[in-house]
Amino acid sequence: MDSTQIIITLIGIGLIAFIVKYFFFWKEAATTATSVNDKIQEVDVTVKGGYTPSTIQTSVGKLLRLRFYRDETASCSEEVVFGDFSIRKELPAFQTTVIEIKPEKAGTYEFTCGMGMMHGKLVVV
Ligand SMILES: [Cu+2]
Repeated sequence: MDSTQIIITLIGIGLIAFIVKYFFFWKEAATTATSVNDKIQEVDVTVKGGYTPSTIQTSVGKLLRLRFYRDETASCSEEVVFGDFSIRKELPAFQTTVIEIKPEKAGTYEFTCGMGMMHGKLVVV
């Protein structure tokens, strides 16, 4: 191989690595809730065809304040459900709805829209 071929090969490998990372790991990147004080953590979630961020990491025994901003009118996202915490709440369009949860046990807890089509999860550590 001459130097041009080597460079092209390296660029190709770089692109493949980027694509693999983007598709397989991007969505798994957890957002850690921000500590307001030593008892409360907070996170902003945008609701638009899904939840952004969709994976939220928080701490056991702290009050987690989720601030859902629903940036659409699509009926799919009009409710959010935290089955493990017996929470089902309406999210009015273009408003912020606050949901407070205090996880007492470590684990992964899923949340979904009212129909179970959109998914997110709380990772409690
Ligand atoms: Cu839905």
